[in-house]
Amino acid sequence: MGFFDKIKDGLKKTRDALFGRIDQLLKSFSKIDDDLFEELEELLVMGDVGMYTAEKICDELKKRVKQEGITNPQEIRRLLEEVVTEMLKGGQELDISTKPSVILVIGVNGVGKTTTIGKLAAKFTREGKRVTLAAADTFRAAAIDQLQIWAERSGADIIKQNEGSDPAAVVFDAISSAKARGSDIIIADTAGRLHNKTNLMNELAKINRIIDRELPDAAKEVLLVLDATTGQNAVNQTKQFKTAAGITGIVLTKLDGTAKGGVVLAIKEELDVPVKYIGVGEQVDDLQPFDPEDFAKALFADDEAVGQESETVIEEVAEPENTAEEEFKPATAEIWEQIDAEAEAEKQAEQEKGEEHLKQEEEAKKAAEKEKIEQKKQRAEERRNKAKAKYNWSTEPAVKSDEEDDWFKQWKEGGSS
Ligand SMILES: Nc1nc2c(ncn2[C@@H]2O[C@H](COP(=O)(O)OP(=O)(O)OP(=O)(O)O)[C@@H](O)[C@H]2O)c(=O)[nH]1
Ligand SMILES: [Mg+2]
Repeated sequence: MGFFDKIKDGLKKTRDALFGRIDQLLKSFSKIDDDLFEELEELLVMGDVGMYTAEKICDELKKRVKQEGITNPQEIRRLLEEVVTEMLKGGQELDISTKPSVILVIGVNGVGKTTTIGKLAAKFTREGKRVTLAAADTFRAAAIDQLQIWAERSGADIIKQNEGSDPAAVVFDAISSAKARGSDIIIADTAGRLHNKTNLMNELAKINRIIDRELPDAAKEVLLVLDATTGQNAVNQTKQFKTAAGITGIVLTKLDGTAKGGVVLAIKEELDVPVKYIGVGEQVDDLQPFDPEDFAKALFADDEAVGQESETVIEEVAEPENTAEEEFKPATAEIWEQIDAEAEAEKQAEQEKGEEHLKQEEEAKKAAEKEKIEQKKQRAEERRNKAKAKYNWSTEPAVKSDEEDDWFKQWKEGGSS
């Protein structure tokens, strides 16, 4: 199956649920009016596009309808595809320009971090790159085993320690191993669940610090993995991780199992974090670089027209260029003392300024949300009033005039003409 067909297949549920309904809606209108946009906006919100983004899309559509002098509702489909494509554009490619580069993979439990790492490792080794995996999810032994299996499958090196060991130490060792072996890319797996959120965020901060310290000039990606089936929850997760972990991109997984694919738009538009990869299945080649045009095309595709795109080309497995292996030096006790002291000082400083700041942010967000809802209510009320006036639609009980009553009486008695 070609790349495009895979994405198209993976987006079938979203396409049917959201864009199928939009098609129905457009067919049910004979002209373009406010009611059409109102219903369209509602459908987009229900399809996990998010209130803010849905409104933005509709505003843009209205503008284009006016500019282009469009009167046929069916043409909105084309405009929608255009607007969605433009909205999704601007996601940069993965930066793996240095040797080694680092990809730190984070996200809450079960979203698909380890699977994504396995798929990425397979892709890079297939391209002839040497990959070092860091099993920095030390929370569960099974997590380390799972990564080990992916390392074997993909031909990547793996650095691991025992369950419960310091994840930052694993990353440190992976970096020195990668330097010694001449690896091209280090990919670090991390835990999605810890005893609490603060612990998790502190741990990620510590790992980040190790990377910056050991590889200050390396290209670094912090990829947040999100499960598309969680819809708007994915947006909230991004907000939380964005402040704490400095994410550079999103991997949106499990699009194949959900009708909530519209959440891509919310993530891109509301949070301004580029989606870099999408997962459309559990197989190794089901991770696809995110291509806005293909994505939009797949969302609006006709189900009958399949198989026009080129087939996937599986590249020959190339030998890694540098196979020289030196023994790497694991971290010494002094380094750890130093790093822990730095971490402690940073944690304290952050806590002091962080809590107040987070509270303020949270309150501001709530106020903005409330205001948005109020505005929406007000607009709905205005629309209702306008509709009432337009169609002479009164909800008051009709008051009959005396004249009418007389006429009615006569009619009943059979006397009127
Ligand atoms: N259908 C589908 N399933 C996926 C996709 N990506 C991951 N999965 C599945 O999601 C499940 C969880 O994946 P993991 O990679 O273990 O998730 P994780 O984030 O590492 O989980 P923890 O280590 O527990 O935090 C597995 O069964 C994967 O096969 C995808 O794109 N599509
Ligand atoms: Mg995992």
